[in-house]
Formats: sequence, structure tokens, C-alpha cells
Amino acid sequence: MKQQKMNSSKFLNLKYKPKESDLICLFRVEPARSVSIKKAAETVALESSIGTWNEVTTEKKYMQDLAAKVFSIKGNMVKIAYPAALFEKGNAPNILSSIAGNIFGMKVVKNLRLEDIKIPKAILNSFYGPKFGIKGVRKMLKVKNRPLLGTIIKPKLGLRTQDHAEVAYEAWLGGCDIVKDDENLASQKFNEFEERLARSLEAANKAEEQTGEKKAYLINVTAETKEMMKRAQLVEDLGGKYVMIDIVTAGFAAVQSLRESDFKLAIHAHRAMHAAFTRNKKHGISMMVLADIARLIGVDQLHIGTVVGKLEGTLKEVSELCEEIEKKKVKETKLRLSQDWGKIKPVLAVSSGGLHPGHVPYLIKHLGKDLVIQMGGGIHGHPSGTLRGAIAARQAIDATMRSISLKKYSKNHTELKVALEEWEKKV
Ligand code: RUB
Ligand code: CA
Repeated sequence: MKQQKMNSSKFLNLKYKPKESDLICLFRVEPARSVSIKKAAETVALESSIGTWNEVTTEKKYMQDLAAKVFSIKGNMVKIAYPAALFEKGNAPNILSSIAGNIFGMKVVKNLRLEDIKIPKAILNSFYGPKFGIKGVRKMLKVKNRPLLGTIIKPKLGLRTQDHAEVAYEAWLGGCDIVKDDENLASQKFNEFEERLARSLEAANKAEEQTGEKKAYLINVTAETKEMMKRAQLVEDLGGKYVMIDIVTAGFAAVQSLRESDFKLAIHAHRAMHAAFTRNKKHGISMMVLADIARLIGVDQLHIGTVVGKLEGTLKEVSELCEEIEKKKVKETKLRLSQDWGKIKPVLAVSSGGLHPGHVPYLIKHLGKDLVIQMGGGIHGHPSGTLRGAIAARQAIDATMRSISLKKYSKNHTELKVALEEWEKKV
């Protein structure tokens, strides 16, 4: 490949000690054939800060301090420090257009993956972070100690509004704290938003009266931004507590708009489409980075994976993600940078995708009790229906919180027994 002619030394300084105020990125860089790792790394730094493919006559001395610097190269792992002044504060799309922009398509890299980012205090404090966070959500739902139980209405598309509300009611009655729409339910003709909202909130109120517990409906407001805001307003007007949004397909600016409005609504973040760029271990953007952005812009709950369910993600990856969003300070690991989240509240982790009651002990053991355990098929697929399915799931949580094995607990809890028999081979 033809090497680029450029004045790039200002973009590579292995003696550079990053400043507290720098934003740090950890990249995995696989250079193209005949390109050195140094050349590939400094090209990433220049393209994502003040450089381009050649020297330009418009460059001024006063901008030199804005150059991003490669300051560490270990094998393929490269760290780059970005001066905070490169970015507009409080503007997530702007930050991503720099550190995760053109660079993924450059010919000097065969593969490039942004593994993690470390956000300096000044940038952190320019964002809202979660409005409720773990404590706020627990307070709202009056659940102190155990994981929250959630369900996704299934089938994900197709149910008519009255049936949707009926299924939701049964799930709440059986013991779910949270009932949510699936990622691709919006306002289709068979189940329009406004009617669904009204009917489902009615069902939630009825279930609250009958169980004495708080019940939340997480309606999916994902839509064009102005329409999304109208829908969120409607949720607030009708007394809802939560909204759900597909943060990747709606876009980070839309999530910021939702968070930075005056709504008193908790935000549940679904990550549909993330695996298009997070799954390839050599190229793209990691889920860790997506989690950082989600916490920064202020969602209250985020899907992080299940390890044992239907979607990919190792225990190490999922538990590191859980720490990243739930702790105040996280330590550096092989694929993660340290972070002090300061005043930014923690986000409640959500495990969802292919789960059933038999998975509960594993999830609580490895991810802790600050968790929403969500089961769609694992509740509505219970041989005796949704109500019994939700009862079984809640029994699994109760047993685990009391350190009783599911097998033992199921001896005098029929719903759990049936669930365990049904999914025995799928634990
Ligand atoms: C859950 C489901 C959710 C996934 C999303 O349904 O399909 O959309 O949790 O994945 P079920 P992730 O319980 O029937 O599998 O949580 O990994 O983002
Ligand atoms: Ca991070």
C-alpha cells in the first residue's frame, strides 16, 4: 500500500503521560499489509483529531495542542489520549464522530476495534447521567433487596392491544415488577401506541391494587425524535413511570433529548442492533463503549447480556459490563480502562434473552442482586401460561434469595417445578 506522506510525529509519543483531563481510548489495531503498527496507530490518532491524509496549508500553530497522541503500544493494543478541548461538552454524537468516526474505514487498518474509553471529569460532568439510577428505580418500585423480575410481552409482534394488556396483567399478577414491550413494537396498526399505553397502565393499576406491589409498564417510545417526545409526554400524562427506548436504532442524540427533558420517567435502554458492531472481536466498537455512552447520556437500565441465555457474551464480558455500569469506580483490565464515574449515577443492569427460571441462581451468583432478570419465552412459554410462568420466575428469585436450591424449593412450589421440568435440559 502507498504510504501516506504526513507530518505525524505529533500524533505519536510513547513517552507522553496522559493528563487527567484527556479522554483515553483503548484500540485493538490490526494494520493492513506492509503497514507498521506505529503508522496505523498514529493514523488513527490523526484522523480522529486534527489531521488528514496529507499536510494542509491551513494548519496553524495554535492548534498543535489538540493533536491526539498514541502513548502506548503493546502488541496490537494501542492507547490514544485525546485532549478534552477536541470535543464539545455534553454532545455524545460529537465525541463519537471523532473517536469512533472515519477511522474504522481507513485503508491503513485491516481491522480496528475500539475496546474502551475513559472519560475525564470535565466531560463526565457535562452530561446528565441517569436520572434515577439503581437507588431511584428501587425506590420507585419499592423493591429493596432482590433482583427485579421483568417480562417482555411475547409474541414480540402481532398481539392485539387488548390481548397485550391481558398478558401484561397476568405477568404482573404472577409477580413481575416490570412488563416491557419488545424492541420492534412501536405503533403498528394491530397494536397502536396510545391505546396500548392506556390499556396496559390500567392493567398495571389493577395488578397493583391486587398485589399491593408496585408495577411498571415500559412502553417502547422508539420513533422519530419529535414523535418519540410526544409519546413520552403521553406516558407522563397518563401516569406512567418508565419508557423504553432502542438506544442504537433511535440514536444517541434522541436518547439525550429524552433524558434532558423534564420528564419524570425512568429510561430502560434496549440495545437492539448493537451486535452489528460489537460482536466482531477484531473490528468495530465494543459493548463496553456502548455501555459507557449509555451511562453518560443517562439511561437508568441497560441490557448487558445473560451468558447462559440465547445471545452471545462470555461471563467475563458480561460481568465486566455489569461493573462498568453499576460501580462508582472500575479498575483497568485487559480490555477495559479504569474509570471514576464521580457524580454520574449507576445504571441498573438487565439480563434478558433466552432466560427461564432455571437460570436465576446462576445470574444472581455472577451478576449480583442489582439486576433486572427478564424472561419472555421463559414466562409466556410456561406450560400453564403467563400467570403461572410469572409465579414460577418469582419463586426462583425467592428461593435463590433465601439460599434454597431450586430443586428443593420446587418440591412444594408447583409452578417452579413445572418450569424446571419444561426447561431442564436448557439450564
Ligand atoms: C427477550 C428478547 C430481548 C433480548 C435482547 O426475549 O428477545 O429482545 O433480551 O437481547 P426472550 P439483549 O426472553 O423470549 O428470549 O438483552 O442481549 O440486548
Ligand atoms: Ca470505560
